[in-house]
Amino acid sequence: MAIADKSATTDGKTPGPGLRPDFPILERRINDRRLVYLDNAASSQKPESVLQALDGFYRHHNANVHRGIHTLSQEATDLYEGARAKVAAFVGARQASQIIWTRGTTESINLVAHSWGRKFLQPGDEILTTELEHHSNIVPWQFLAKATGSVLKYVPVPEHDTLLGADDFARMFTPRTRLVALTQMSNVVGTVLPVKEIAEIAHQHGAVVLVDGAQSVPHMPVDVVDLDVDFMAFSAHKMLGPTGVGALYGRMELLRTMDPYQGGGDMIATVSMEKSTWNAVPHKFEAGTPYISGPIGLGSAVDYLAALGMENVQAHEREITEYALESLGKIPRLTLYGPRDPLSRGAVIAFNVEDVHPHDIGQVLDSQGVAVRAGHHCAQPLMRVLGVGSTVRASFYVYNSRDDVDALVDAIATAKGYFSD
Ligand code: 7TS
Repeated sequence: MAIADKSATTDGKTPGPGLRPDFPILERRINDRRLVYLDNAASSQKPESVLQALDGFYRHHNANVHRGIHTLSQEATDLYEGARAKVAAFVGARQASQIIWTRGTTESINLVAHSWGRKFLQPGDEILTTELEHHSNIVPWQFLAKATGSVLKYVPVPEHDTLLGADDFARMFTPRTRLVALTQMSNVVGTVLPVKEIAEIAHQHGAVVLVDGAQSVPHMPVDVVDLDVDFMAFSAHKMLGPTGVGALYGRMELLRTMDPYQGGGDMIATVSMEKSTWNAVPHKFEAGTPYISGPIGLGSAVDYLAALGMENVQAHEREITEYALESLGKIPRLTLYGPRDPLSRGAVIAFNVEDVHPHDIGQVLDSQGVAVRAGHHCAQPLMRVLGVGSTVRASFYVYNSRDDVDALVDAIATAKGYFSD
């Protein structure tokens, strides 16, 4: 039987409400309203083609990978490694083996902190990050600094527009800077950082560059070779794929020198009772039976996104962001955070309404069928910069439309009605 490698069903389609029928969950009604899903920065919805890839794997090809000589195991291995090649191509990696499967962005960053950081950092070495980061790109470096005696420094973020340029990084380098760990796009205020320029400066200073691509890889064209970064971390579930899987892209020279992340099956070449030797990259970093269907689902998701075209995805999101900033900006006593220029940001918009708690706004929005997130968005240092404890956040994706922005604005009006006295 042919391997069920469902290719995308997006041929000829463009981002926008026309994609809604591809996403079965968007047919749900929430509180008797059309579901307006604006929590995409937390997790995206999944198209039918991804659901079929997951189901098809278990239904027709399920077996362990890299082991059996039987047909099913070979099919499972082909699908699993085929997905690695698709994801590598999607981010512009030269070789499939530069993609390591992880549980997601968080684990990808922890892998680098553990396997590269603990091996190569010395007391007094410096790690540079920013005040914009998700906790996943802060806490692993705090662990690493503690374990190695290295020092964690933050590029300060201006409160008024949260924009960071290459100069803001340039002035932070010292002869001890070994690593720059930065997000390509903020998950709270949408700020996009000039990663290519920053990587160039970092390399002039001999530092390694890790990019948190959790919010960029799903939403804009990303080419790791053009950006010339050393590591790129991202998660499947934010880009139409399943939860529990993601990837780390790495520069091959670095991956070869790094220590394994975990010990166990699949990551070894030989094991004696005294010692072991390691398998080749990427398997050296993938101990144990992996989440096989997860990467296969992600492979199907990148088929879908590649068929749409990431330039088109980005253009669509810019248009919605512009419209949303304009519409929300007209609401009295609503504070918007982050850059005002849609070209400097992605489709993530944080805001607060008067002195109403963001959770209260979120609850009224849910009663109107509008799903947003409220809270600190795992970015407490950024909340401190903005001078707030939490915000409401609306975040958009390929299936959203201007109608969704209008529904958000109407629901905010309803919420204001409840809470104004
Ligand atoms: N980095 C950024 C920029 C993120 O937005 C997230 C998740 C992560 C790292 C961690 O990704 P994970 O897949 O390993 O959890 N961001 C969010 C969010 O904004 N709301 O929920 C999860």
